[in-house]
Amino acid sequence: MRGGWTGKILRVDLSRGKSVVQDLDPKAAVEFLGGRGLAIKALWEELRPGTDPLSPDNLLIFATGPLTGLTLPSSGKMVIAAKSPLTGGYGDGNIGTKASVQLKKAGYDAVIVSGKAEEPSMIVIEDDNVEIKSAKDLWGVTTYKAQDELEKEYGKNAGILVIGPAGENLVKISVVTSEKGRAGGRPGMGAVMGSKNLKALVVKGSKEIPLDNPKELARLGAEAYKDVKSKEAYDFWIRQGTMMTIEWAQENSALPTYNFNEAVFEGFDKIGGNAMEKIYKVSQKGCPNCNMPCGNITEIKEGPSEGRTTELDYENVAMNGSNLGIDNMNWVMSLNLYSDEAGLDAISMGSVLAFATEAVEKGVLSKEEVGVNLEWGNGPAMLELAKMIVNREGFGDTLAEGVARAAAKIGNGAERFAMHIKGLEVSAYDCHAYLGMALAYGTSPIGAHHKDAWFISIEVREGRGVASKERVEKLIWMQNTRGGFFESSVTCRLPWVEVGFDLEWYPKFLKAATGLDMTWEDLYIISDRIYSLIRAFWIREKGGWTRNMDYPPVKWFEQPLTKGPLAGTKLDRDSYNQMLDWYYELRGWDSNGIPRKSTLRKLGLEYVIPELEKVVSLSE
Ligand code: PTT
Ligand code: SF4
Repeated sequence: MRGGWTGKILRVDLSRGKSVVQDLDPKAAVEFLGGRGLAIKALWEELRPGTDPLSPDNLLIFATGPLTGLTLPSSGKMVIAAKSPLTGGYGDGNIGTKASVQLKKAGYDAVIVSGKAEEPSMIVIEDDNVEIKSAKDLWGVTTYKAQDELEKEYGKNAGILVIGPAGENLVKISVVTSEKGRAGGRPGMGAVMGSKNLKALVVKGSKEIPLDNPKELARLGAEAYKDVKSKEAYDFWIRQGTMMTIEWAQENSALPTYNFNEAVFEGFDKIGGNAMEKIYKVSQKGCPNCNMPCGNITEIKEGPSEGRTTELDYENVAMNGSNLGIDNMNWVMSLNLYSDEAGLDAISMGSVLAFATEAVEKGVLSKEEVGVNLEWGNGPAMLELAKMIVNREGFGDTLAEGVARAAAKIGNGAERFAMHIKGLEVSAYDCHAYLGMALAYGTSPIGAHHKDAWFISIEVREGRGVASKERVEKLIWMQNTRGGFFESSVTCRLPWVEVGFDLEWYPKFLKAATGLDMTWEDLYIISDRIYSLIRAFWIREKGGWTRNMDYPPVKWFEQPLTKGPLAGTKLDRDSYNQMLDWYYELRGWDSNGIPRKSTLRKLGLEYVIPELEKVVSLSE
């Protein structure tokens, strides 16, 4: 096996209490790299179509890539993937954690977990020694407490991934967390872990990660770290991290406000990056191997969690601040802290809370039915309802299913303000004015998340609302770079996105690590392969495909903004349709979004054709 990869995959079957080590197929490594690529390949090949995502048969995959854990900027990341209980399609998330580095050092590229343990358990990996241990004492405790207990037992350097009560209670908007402030797996990866009775994964490694050219990698790494630090944007990034985006989104009418009814918020400055920096920030934290740490540790100044600290990011603050009409940062921080301790996805939490508030406002639900005094800006009521979601109490049980299922259950027009695509709640960018970003959400391979393409940045720079084929080409380039390359080489994309670290470094890193001489053109073919295989997986699971599955919420088309400089703006349906046509054409998919046979063959995915033909007819 080439360097960069360890060449080994650890399989753990919790039903049988057994683990086995397999070789990573070197051809698959070159064709899919790792992370998301490796995950979708395993899910396509091994998961029986129609598998219940919360059944023991689902696979929970923790996957690194050939760049993970190397002494290179921001390489401490990992992909967590499974069939999603929230969307019924492909789901994954990306988490910064010591567990990613430790896993490579323990000698594995990935851990694939199947089955279900008889009692609450944890997997402990120490190099070649793999044990399934009881975690009865940790079941029911918060992610913070579990992290503390496991650190006490295995040491501060151990890689630790844990779920909280949300994942244990199979809340479909639950995540996996690490190190009190890192979370990954928005499409219900916490619930998949909970369904396997798996509370934690602990990993410690002491081996060297094999490298093709260690000297060259060390030279490149040293230069690259220096380069990151020399960037103009570095200083401000260190001060505010992603939190600067609050002010940016407000200025550009993109800040989700009152369940995406508006895109500017009157109290934005109280919850923005500047307020965070001046009033609340106490320290800074980052993922392993990162010299541009972006974790803003802030102190809660009043309320029930007074004196405690929490780590703030833009998405969490926008979704639980402006989107809930809350301009009191202390309550935003309390909600954020709660989501981390419970292991609830902070984005989807903000979305379901806002949805319920709009339902009450519109008279679709009464406050009595909800069980709390739900109204915009009411932090204590929001926190109470969040706790009901995690514990699946009363109306919280309905919201624990995610906004799409909650809306379907409530009926009465509630679907019209449920902000999701393919069942995944929209993350924190309002798209009334952003056609390209709406398409990025519409075509994201996991549902409405910005991970694959933060296209709004291009629209702000180059003009909004432009419907052109060239824009769609750029969107696909962005998806292939972020969702394809960064999710399969598995390293953080923020050095490139946020401080301008040049993309040209990455093929050099890959060459020194693996010996593979790949250009970006070669890497984009891998991305295309991953995108088409993920699409095939969705089609197989859904038993077909229609264009409306790639459509953003109706609110953005039908209800214009009423506030701010862009008041009156809404999305144009014809323009969206046209952009979607171009998107399908450029991806080599037919007019319904189904990959063509010729595309599948070109990408080396001909084995997908007979399977897909069982559920849809494929165009040549
Ligand atoms: C990510 C999503 C995001 S994206 C945020 S804030 W962001 C939310 N964070 C949550 C959280 O925190 N706690 C919680 N209970 N729920 C949360 N849900 C939300 O999850 C994250 C950083 C960030 S901060 C971003 S953009 C970048 N994301 C990357 C990515 O996706 N890929 C990649 N190769 N590099 C990335 N670098 C950046 O990492 P999901 P993290 Mg996250 C507390 O998980 O499912 O992908 O959704 O991983 O370690 O916390 O780092 O403004
Ligand atoms: Fe982690 Fe932030 Fe560094 Fe990326 S930039 S590796 S998210 S600390």
